[in-house]
Amino acid sequence: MHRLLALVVVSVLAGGVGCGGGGPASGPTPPPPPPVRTRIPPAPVTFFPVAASDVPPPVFGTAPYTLVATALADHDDDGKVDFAWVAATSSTTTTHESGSRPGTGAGGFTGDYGGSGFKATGTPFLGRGAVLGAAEDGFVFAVQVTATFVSVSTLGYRISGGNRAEVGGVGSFSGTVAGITSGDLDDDGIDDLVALDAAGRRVLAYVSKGEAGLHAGVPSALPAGSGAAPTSLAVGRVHGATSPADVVVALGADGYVVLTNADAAAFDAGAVVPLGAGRSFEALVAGDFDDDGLVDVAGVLLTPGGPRRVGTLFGRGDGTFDDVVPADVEAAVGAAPWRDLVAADVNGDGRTDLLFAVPSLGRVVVLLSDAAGGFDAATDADLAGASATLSVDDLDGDGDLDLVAGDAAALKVRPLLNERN
Ligand SMILES: [Ca+2]
Ligand SMILES: [Ca+2]
Ligand SMILES: [Ca+2]
Ligand SMILES: [Ca+2]
Repeated sequence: MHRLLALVVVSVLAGGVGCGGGGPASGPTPPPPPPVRTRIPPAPVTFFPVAASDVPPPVFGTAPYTLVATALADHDDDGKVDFAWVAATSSTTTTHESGSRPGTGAGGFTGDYGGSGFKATGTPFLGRGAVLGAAEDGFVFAVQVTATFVSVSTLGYRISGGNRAEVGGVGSFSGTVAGITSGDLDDDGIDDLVALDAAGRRVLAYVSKGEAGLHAGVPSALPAGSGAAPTSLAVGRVHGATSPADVVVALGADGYVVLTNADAAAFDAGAVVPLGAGRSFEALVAGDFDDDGLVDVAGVLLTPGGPRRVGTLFGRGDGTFDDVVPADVEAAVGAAPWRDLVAADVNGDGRTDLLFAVPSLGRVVVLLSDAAGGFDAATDADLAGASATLSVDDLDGDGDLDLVAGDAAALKVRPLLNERN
């Protein structure tokens, strides 16, 4: 009895500390401790290669050409996934060529939708999303045209009676583009385009009108920091499945910031969240790496003087994340630059996995999430081979995700079909 009474007294005293006079507890609530995450060994995944496809011979610029960006999407809406690319040329006036090929539905690409040559001051950004309508995939594209002018666009084709009409549209801004991504900001079922302007320290949201193109870009400022350049962005419903999509921006050595969706195209920046120990993300993607229904973010985690690692921010569903969970990768992979980080569930266990290309090693790396912030590397020997670029989609329509790795100098892509289905 006495002991119980003593505990109650101690408890009241403890509760009174910092309350400013015995009222109900107030002030910031410390974040809950991170849940204990249990490793679940991921199911394996294997791939088989099908015949490589050529990029059609370039018609603009000057040889030699180098494949620098690829993307996959059913942009002609015939149910088969198509292929788009950007090649750099050796000309100083036509520095790049872009184009697309229709997919065969069996892993190959034949025919040629043509493309265009253009001048850019850096490697263009090429991606995909359901930007042409609900469940109507198309390509998203951003080009640094001059030192201060950026063009963004959505692109697809609609074919009727033998005629091909271009759909989608363009936008532009003054600044320097550090990344683009797509996600549905206004909950109309159509993905919208978001660009990161490093020089202007802002994001620009272009709400898609589907096949009719893009609304004007709406800028939202990033918070001031030490001056470290923002590097990457991801879109996801980090405030929960019923809340609109927000944007997470990597702010170099400063950490990251969540931009909360205010009215579909404008965002309110939260406080900068440091990653600690000088760590920074050089790429970010959204997914659900533990399959708990809450959106997480993962990225390529850099530590000064250290190897590349994967860093996962498990979402709490309220717009905040647990502390970053770093995961080591194979030493050779950690020592080399990564390209084209993709978040997708390739082994069908519900947990988002990570895939990227390591050009200098000639490998695609497939990291299968173990739900606890760790990743098991797929060991399939067919992942080795020229891998300047990586894109992921269901090429053969059998319900699992397939890979396309790019051979930069040969202007070829090697499709790898997932053997799960
Ligand atoms: Ca939308
Ligand atoms: Ca999650
Ligand atoms: Ca998975
Ligand atoms: Ca497939």
